[in-house]
Amino acid sequence: MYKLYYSPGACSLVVHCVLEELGVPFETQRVSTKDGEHKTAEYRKLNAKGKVPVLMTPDGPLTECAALVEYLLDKHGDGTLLAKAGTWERGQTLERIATLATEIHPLYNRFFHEDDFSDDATVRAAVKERGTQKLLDWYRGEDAALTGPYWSGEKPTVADHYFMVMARWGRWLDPKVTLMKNIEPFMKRMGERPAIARAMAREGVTPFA
Ligand SMILES: N[C@@H](CCC(=O)N[C@@H](CS)C(=O)NCC(=O)O)C(=O)O
Repeated sequence: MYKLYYSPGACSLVVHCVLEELGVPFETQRVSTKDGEHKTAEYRKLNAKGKVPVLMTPDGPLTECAALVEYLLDKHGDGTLLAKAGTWERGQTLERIATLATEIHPLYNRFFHEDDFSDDATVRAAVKERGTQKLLDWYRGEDAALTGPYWSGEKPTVADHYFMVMARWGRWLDPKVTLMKNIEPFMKRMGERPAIARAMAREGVTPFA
């Protein structure tokens, strides 16, 4: 059985949603990053990086959201949320996931963890401000392009789950990403998916809070 180590509303929520979508048996362990539970020696034995998520699999622990969703969907999926290897659709979904994991998540790090970038308060403020503006620029573009029901188009892929989890963090930006014209109904639509609703209820979060 799988065991997901998650922190409420963190990127681990993407994996949590995918486990629910797949209907595979799994259990969860809350590891609150807010309370520093991810920095204990015991947790670091599971993930030396001291981050969530970690998924315990029958083969051992696996980390990194992008790797985890691909692994789970390849193993248990029917090609709906992630198309088969070698297809154009899969390439497009992986492109979206890679953008979120390697471009957008690091921008949020500038916004949430500016202390990691410099000891100099002026530099830290500049890092946070530039990160904020880059995030808002990107979300404004995606909001304008989001004319279909899903970020992926007419049908959802796992990239939509990933996008939803990160857009939710954008409620801390000004203006709130979650209330942008097309992103707001998208968030509502995603939150109404039964699998996502179950994962969010377990974590005690909603698409907007
Ligand atoms: N590249 C990793 C990033 C994991 C990550 O940054 N997790 C955050 C929560 S979204 C975390 O554990 N932060 C706590 C910390 O860095 O102290 C992934 O995509 O899984």
